[in-house]
Amino acid sequence: MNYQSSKTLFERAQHSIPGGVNSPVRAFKSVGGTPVFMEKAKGAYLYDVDGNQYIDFINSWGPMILGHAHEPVIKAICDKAAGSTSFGAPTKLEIEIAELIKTMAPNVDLIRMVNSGTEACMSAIRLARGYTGKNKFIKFEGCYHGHADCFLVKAGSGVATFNIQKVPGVTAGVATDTLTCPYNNIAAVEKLVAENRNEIAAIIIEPIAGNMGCILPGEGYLETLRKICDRENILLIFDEVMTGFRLAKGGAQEKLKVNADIITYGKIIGAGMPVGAFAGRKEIMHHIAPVGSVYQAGTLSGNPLAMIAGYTLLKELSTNPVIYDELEAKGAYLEKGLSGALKARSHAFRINRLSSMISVHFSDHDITDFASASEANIEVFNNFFHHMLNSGVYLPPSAFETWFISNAITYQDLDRTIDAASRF
Ligand code: KE4
Repeated sequence: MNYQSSKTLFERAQHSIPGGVNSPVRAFKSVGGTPVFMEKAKGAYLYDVDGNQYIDFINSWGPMILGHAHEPVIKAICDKAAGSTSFGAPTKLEIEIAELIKTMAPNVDLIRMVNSGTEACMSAIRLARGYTGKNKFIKFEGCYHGHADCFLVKAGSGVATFNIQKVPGVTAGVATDTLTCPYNNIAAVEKLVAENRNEIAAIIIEPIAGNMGCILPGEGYLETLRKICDRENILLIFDEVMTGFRLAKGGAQEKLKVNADIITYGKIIGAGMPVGAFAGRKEIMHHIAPVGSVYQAGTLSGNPLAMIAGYTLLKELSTNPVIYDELEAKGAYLEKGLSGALKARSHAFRINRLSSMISVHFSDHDITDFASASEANIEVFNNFFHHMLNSGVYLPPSAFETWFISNAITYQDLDRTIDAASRF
């Protein structure tokens, strides 16, 4: 593959943008080499500035569940743009997308739109604190809820990728209210709860962890967290920025049959436009201004372009649930094929998957939490990443990320991916 134009652009970018990128995980810092600069994308394929084509398993880190430049979404955005890009005033469309989401996601009475997953999660924590009158919250090592100060403690995604143990600028004052413990370990949660009784406002979790690779909750784990929260008057927050509308119409709540008290959304809800949201029962959401006093605001929240993009995509997902069966079948096919391909190679590996979220870990033990994910062979993953990239398959440039399958991908694309893995 020729990457010359990417190399030139990356060199130039670093003179004007920190690290040449607007989000650290894009910089290829952990996998090494030059980040590939993309020109355009359509369906399952990315095209870089050197004209190379890739089968895309990032899909903008989740939003492109029906593939890039999905025509109904593009048309809706173009038509809507003619009537202005933002008003800063309420619109009918915001009601329509909120009502649509209420038909899809269980246990949502009210939803507030914001502009990113970070905003959604930080607002959810503030709401939980305002509702319970308590300050502390529990997050799990390796989970990532965006870059708000309170979350940058033992976080996943780029923080794990770059092994940043303590993020400068996050004060001890902020971090004292952030309690952390390993994923999939109920005893550790019970210990924190006992040590901080009546001080914990919330437990926030990725119901399927996607920021340390893809890690599934153990049998009964989420159900037990639910019971602990009910017993201790703690709000359970499902961070569904990745899983929302991806695992099922109703996301992880529907797929895993466990209800949270507050749910956060991002990615798919905006179809690639900047959208996040947080939602929940009326008794909780009525604490949010202007009804209640928990203040949260945003100039561009609910803007017409982002709303029409999200509405168009969600409407298609809600009226064609067969899409989720198709994604499950493609995920299972890829998992089986990769397993067969890598079995013949020399490296021990594990594959974690739920529906269209999948990750490969080069390890001889099961990957169930951040510690086991960290013990996997990162160097082999990095070599695998570049082998696949050079084979025209674009994976997330980090062992601490999930691959996302879009429904635009064909079985022929999956076979090409499997064949490339078999040559690793
Ligand atoms: P954003 O603020 O990046 O829209 O969302 C933050 C967030 C919250 N919760 C979960 C479960 C998330 O996965 C994310 C963001 N995901 C990363 C990828 N692991 C975004 C990619 C990036 O940081 O550039």
